[in-house]
Amino acid sequence: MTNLNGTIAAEPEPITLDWSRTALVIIDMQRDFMEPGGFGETLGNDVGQLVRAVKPIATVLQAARAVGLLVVHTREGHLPDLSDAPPAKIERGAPRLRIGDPGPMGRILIRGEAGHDIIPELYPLDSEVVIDKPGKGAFYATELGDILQKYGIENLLVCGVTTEVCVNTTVREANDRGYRCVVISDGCASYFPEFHEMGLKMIKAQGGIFGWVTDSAAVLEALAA
Ligand code: TIU
Repeated sequence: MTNLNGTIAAEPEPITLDWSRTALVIIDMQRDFMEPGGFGETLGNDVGQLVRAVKPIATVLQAARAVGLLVVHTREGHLPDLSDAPPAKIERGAPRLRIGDPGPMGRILIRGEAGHDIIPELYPLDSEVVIDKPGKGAFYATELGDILQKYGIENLLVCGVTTEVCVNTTVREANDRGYRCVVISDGCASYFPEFHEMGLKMIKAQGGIFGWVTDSAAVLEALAA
């Protein structure tokens, strides 16, 4: 990394980041959310809505690896004995299969099962950080804060699924912890396109109340500069 700073075209305004203090955080790009038969579909969702985020994330991930950004992948899921899954989460709604039930990709949303794994297109390298999280936010009950502190990270480029659930929750947690969050709009997706739009607007409104919103092309341009 020779040029340490880069300016990303973003809303509500461009933001200049020190790349050596910036991490790419990819939220929950797991088969359980992306593929038929997983947690997302058991909740009644059309998983096809999320496919559009894969390519933009893949291009940013490739560029981030090339310049040596810290890359963090997260996975939502629970221990096989469900000791980290609150009854209030398991019992909620009327899904076809509940968390822990056997499904076509193994037990729903359970660590170590096929459905819990990250999709092949975005699979982590051994050198990258993988955070297993029991909640929607990536800071709650995880080592993420300690790891970011260890690497001196101040800025997060955030993408993944879903925009209004785990991406928004993580950005809100990070913002309160002092991180500058830049969300990659086309690298996020929701089962509800209108929630995707509003989820991004909520972040960048009021002068960037939770952070900044950019797109993958702007990130690539800034990383290449
Ligand atoms: N249901 C939904 O939209 N999302 C989640 O349950 N988790 C994540 O967003 N990763």
